[in-house]
Amino acid sequence: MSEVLERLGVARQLSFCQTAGFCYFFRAVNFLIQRSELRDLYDKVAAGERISEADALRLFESKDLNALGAIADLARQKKVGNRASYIVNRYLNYSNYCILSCQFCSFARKKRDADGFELSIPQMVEKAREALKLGITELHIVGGLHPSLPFSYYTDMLKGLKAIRPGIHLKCFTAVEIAFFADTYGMTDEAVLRALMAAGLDSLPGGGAEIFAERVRRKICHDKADADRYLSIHRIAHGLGMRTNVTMLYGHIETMAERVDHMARTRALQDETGGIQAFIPLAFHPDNNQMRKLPAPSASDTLRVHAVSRLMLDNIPHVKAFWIATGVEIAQMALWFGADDLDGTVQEEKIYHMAGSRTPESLGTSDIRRLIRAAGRLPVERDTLYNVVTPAEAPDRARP
Ligand code: V47
Repeated sequence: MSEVLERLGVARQLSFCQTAGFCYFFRAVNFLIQRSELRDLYDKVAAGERISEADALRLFESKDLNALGAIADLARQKKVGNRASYIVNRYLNYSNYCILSCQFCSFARKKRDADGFELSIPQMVEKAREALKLGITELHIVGGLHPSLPFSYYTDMLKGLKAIRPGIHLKCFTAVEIAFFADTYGMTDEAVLRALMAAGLDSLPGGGAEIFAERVRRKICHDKADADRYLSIHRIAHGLGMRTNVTMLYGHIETMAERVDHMARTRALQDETGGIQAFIPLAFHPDNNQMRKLPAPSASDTLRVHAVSRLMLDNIPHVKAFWIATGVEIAQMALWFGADDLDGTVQEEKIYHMAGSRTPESLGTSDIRRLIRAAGRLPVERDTLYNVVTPAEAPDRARP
C-alpha cells in the first residue's frame, strides 16, 4: 500500500495515522469494486487502457455511482496526485446583445430590450483595473454576438487591457464569437485569431460547445456555429500556439449517447493537437429561458458527468468543476468524481445568475482553499496555463 501512496505522490506528506486511514480507504474501495458491475472498467483504467464509447455509455447507464466515482478518482489521482487547483480570476461580459436565439440562454438581449448593456472600452479597463488590485491572474471575457460593434472594438479592448498589466492572461471569446467575427468582418477564422492574438489574446475559453450532435443543436441553438466549425477554430488556435478549453452543456434534451459523442469528438481533436487544457461540464439552468419547463440536472447526474468526462478524456489534463454551474457543495464533491480544478474566484457572473444560479457570484481564495482541504486535497493556486502561483503549503488567507 505504501508503494501505491508513493506512486500517487502523497506518502511523504502523510502522518502514520493518515497512511493507515488511506490503507483502510483503499481496502474499502477495493471491496466495493470487486463486487461492482463496473469491475472490468476499473481494471482497464488501472492498467492505463483507454475506455471505448460503449464503455462510457455503460458508465452513464450504471446505477453504481460509488464505483463510477472510485474509477474516476483513480484516473484523476494518476494525473494530478493529491492536488486540486483553482484560479484567481475575474469574469467580464462586454455586452449581452446577441443576434442568436439559443433556447437555453437567459443572458442574451436584443437592442430593443431595456436591460441590454454594452460596456465601452474605458469601462472594461476600469473593471479590469479594480480586479487587478485583488490579485487576479486571468480575465475571462465573453459576450453575445453583438449586431454592430466594429472589429476594432475587440482589438482595442485587448490592447487596452494589456496596457494596464502586460502579464495578465486574456482568455477571451468563444469559438462561436470567433466564427461570428470572421463572417461579419469578411475574414477567415485564422485571420481573426491572428489579429486578436496580435492585440493581446492569450487563450480561448470553452463556451459555445453546448452539445455537438446536430439533432440537439438544431433544436436548442439552430443559428449558432456548428460543431465542425467550433472544433476547427480550436484546431486553428492550437496550431497558432494557443491553449483552449472545451465545455459541454448537459442536463437538457441530450441523450447519454449524445454526451458520449460530444466527448469522443473532443478526444479526437485532442489526439490530433494536444491543445485542450481543460474540459468543463456545464449544468443546464432552466430559469428565464425558453427551456424553463425542463428540470435542472440532479446532483447524481452532475457527479456522473464529471466522472465520465475524466474517464473518456484520458488525453485532457484537467476536468474543471465550475461551482457557479454545479453549486458550491456539488463542485466540492466532484473533486471525488474526477474533477481536479475549481474555477475560480470569478467576482461577477451573469450568464448563470440570470438563468437561476443561487451561488454567490464570487468566492474568496481562503474559501476555495478551505473547500479543497475539506475535500481531502491540497489546494494549489494556478494560472491559466496551470503553472503554480501559490503552493499548497501557503496559509489559507485571502490575498489582498
Ligand atoms: O457557452 C448559457 C452556457 C456557457 C446557460 O473555458 C448555460 O474556462 C447552463 O463557457 N444553463 C458560458 N449553461 C460559460 C462557459 C465557461 C464557464 C466556465 C469556465 C469556462 C472556461 C467556460 O454557458 C455558454 C453556454 O454553454 N450557458 N446559458 C444556462 N441557462
